[in-house]
Amino acid sequence: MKRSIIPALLLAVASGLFSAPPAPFSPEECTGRRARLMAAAGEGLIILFGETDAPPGARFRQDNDFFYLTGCDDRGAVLVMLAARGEAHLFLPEQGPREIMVDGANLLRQQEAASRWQLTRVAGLSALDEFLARQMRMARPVVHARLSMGDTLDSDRGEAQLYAARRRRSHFNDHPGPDRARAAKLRSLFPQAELRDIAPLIDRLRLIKSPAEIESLRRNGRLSAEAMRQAMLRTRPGEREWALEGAAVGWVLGHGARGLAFQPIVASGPNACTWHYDRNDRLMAAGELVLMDFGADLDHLCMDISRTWPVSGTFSPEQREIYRAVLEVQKATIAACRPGRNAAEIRRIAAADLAARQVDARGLRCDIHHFVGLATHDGAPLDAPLLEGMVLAVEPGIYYPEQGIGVRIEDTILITADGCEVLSAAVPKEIGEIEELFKNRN
Ligand SMILES: [Mn+2]
Repeated sequence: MKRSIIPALLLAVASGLFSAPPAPFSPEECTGRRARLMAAAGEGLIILFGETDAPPGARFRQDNDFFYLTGCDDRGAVLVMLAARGEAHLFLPEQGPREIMVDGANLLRQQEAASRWQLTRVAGLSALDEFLARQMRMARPVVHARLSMGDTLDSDRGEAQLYAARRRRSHFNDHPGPDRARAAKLRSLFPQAELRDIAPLIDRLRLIKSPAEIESLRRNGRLSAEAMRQAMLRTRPGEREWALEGAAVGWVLGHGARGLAFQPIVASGPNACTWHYDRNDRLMAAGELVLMDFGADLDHLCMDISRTWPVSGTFSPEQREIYRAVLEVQKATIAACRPGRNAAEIRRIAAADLAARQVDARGLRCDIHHFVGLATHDGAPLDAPLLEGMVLAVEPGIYYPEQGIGVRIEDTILITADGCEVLSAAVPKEIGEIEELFKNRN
């Protein structure tokens, strides 16, 4: 009896129980991206490795670059593209019956997987080495691999490198990490090949969002904004910060988010001066402000919103003054964001606008800060001119640790043909709107 279960299970998984990727990562979208990447690379092969393990205690999340180009959520997969021939080969681990019982089957078990996913071939991982070796039989083989580090759910490549440098303060913690280890492996297996970094070419693609990505980001903007509004409604003196986290997290998970874009920050009183405070266990008191930084991961795309509001629902005169200065800077910065302008120009234009209106913006930190996409901190540094289809976070903040006051107001915006669209606009940020929300709750 026992033996017959496994073939029946294999039959079931082979007959189409596979879930489709979200619209921004459909086979059509990914095929277009692969074609553009291969055209940009021009020659040689491109090799990208999928994530192998789920983070401790969390759901598996595919490597961002790999997911961007495949839409495939399977563990331990490898994508090899042959740039000149326009071919894309996906290699997947050959799973045993027990693995399938526990984790579910990967694409290797799906009928007609290659044509469904618009790939040249779907093959077992044991064929990868020989396939690579065959591609090396030329005069000067070129291998594009990820020589820069991979980004994560919340950190970009530069930050990943920074954290690695911090780890190396103790040489006992200096482990190479998957990207460095794979690059070293490729170098030792194929010493004749010229290795080139594929990351900058992928970043250039990821910076400009497709209509399908924009649609998901818009939905995420509305969803995460409503979650933040739910957290505002939950705020009361004598509550712990975690009550607000619970309200927001419950909302997004209950409405289709895969998870969170980063650990939520709910920082009341002096905690607001620690930018990435995430203990969220302090008792909130009347008269204090609470700063919340939150976003969902919906369809593998992130959102990043911050708001600051009074625990009691009414700003004190001093809080009102500080809050208004941050809000004016935030709105002036958003108004200055449009195609063709770079970060320095946007800062200059916003500063001139504020000076003309006699707003004192001294002490403000981090106005336009980072791109947003598959990672919360997405892609390249913000020095290039903005282009239509880019998505970024505008997050000025003012922090007075001595007085225990921190205010940050952050929206995620989409650069449009002639300006920008605020994706997270649905969460109140005007002083009147916030106080009204508290007055009208039951
Ligand atoms: Mn941010």
